[in-house]
Amino acid sequence: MANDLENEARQRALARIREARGQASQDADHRMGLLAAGDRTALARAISLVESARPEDRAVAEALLQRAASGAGKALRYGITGVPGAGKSTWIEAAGLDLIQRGHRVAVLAVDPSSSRTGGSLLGDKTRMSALAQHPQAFVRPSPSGQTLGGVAEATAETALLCEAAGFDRILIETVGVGQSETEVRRMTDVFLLLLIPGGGDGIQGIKRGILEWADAVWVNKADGGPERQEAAKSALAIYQGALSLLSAPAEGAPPLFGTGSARDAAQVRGLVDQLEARLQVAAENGQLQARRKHQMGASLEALLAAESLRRVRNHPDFNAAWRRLQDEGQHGQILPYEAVRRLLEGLN
Ligand SMILES: Nc1nc2c(ncn2[C@@H]2O[C@H](COP(=O)(O)OP(=O)(O)OP(=O)(O)O)[C@@H](O)[C@H]2O)c(=O)[nH]1
Ligand SMILES: [Mg+2]
Repeated sequence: MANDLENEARQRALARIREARGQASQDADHRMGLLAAGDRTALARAISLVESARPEDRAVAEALLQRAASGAGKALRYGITGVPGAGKSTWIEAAGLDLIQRGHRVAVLAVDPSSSRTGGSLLGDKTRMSALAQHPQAFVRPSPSGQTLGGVAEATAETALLCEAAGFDRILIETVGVGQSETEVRRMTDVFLLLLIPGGGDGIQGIKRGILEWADAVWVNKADGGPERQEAAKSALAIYQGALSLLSAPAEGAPPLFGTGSARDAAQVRGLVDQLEARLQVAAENGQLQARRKHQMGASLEALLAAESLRRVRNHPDFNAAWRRLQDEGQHGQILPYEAVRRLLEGLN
């Protein structure tokens, strides 16, 4: 009798799950159709959906992302990083307009790990990239920072997938190169540009060593407005080049490009875009691009696994009590952190 009731309840629950999945799948099909037709409002809505923390949205978002992922991989992703005010948005605007002239459709995702920094960067970026933001072949959008499972990189990668599904084949991702997000964003871009400015003090301007090591191109910006500025940019570049030559050579790919220039000078930006596009083409032909993406996929899986494991542990019904107990013991020096974690995990089965 009890078994029958349990069975019935289980069947009903399964039916509800199936129905919800069916609805999510229909909803995703509909949204995918709009995206494929290049509907920008649908793209903006799809991005909000993917950024949403509500579980019911997540089901549709995942179904949509699955559809977007099949057939994806042709869009090329640029990462542009650098200290605040280095000229990233200015460079992106010029590069984006240039890529459009070459026949591409350009999406810009601005990852802002500290939106408090500018008090709302969307407005700032849209006004700084006004020509690009208004262009019918472009889409400019800030990306969330770390709300979603897996953090900035996963959220940005998902947004990029949606942009690709909507027909954007060049995706430019702006990050500030002093925090955590740029190392993550490096994991999901095909080419990585580091923008620096002259006279930044002690050489590396708080940019983390890994960033300098990973860059496919290092460009000292604002080399304009007179010979003095150009000299300053050149000597800054020499310092960065020297610093980089002390570091180990990158395992794969060609050595980084180095240059100075002005993001306000369209011809100079075009010159760099030429070089980056050429590198991307070579990398696609000799398999390096695919190898890089495979490596990135591995890193993404690890990040997701870590985030999901942590989420499950934290959501365990016994977690809070066990956690408090261990913290108390730890505070009194009775237990080593490693031992505490082991005991905590053992207690959650
Ligand atoms: N002289 C000169 N000014 C530049 C150049 N590039 C950018 N600027 C100016 O520098 C300021 C900051 O430029 P942005 O492009 O907004 O810099 P950003 O790196 O995107 O800044 P955040 O997003 O706030 O980190 C703006 O006033 C730009 O006009 C350049 O090559 N030369
Ligand atoms: Mg900017």
